[in-house]
Amino acid sequence: MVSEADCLFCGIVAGRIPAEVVHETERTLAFRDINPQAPTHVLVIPKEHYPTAAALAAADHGLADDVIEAAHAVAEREGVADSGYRLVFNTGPGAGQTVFHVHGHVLGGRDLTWPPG
Ligand code: IU
Repeated sequence: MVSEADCLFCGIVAGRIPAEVVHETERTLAFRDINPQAPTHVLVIPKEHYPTAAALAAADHGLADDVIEAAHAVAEREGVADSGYRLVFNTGPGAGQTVFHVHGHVLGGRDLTWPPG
């Protein structure tokens, strides 16, 4: 497991690593994914380091609420809230999680098929 000192998204929170930030609250940050899978593809994170959505939910329900609220604010700001968007937390390597600082993907701006791959 990656430590906070080596965590890419902690580096973005600290301003050490550049990112295109689209929304910020006291406890959350949202920035564009570098490899977008939809016209809108924004990652929403808690500034505090938790490796997975499961760890966040177990530790701090209020912060998990803040992340979901921030995701919806991003969807509204990006103009995809009314047409529909997807909020995805890949949780664990088997689900495709590659960065172990919990992040919700906000995806929208195109038709999204179900089930996901
Ligand atoms: P995943 O759910 O852990 O697979 O998502 C990680 C995302 O982080 C993925 O969509 C990457 O494109 C994205 N990302 C990024 O935005 N900036 C980076 O420097 C790296 C990954 I590395």
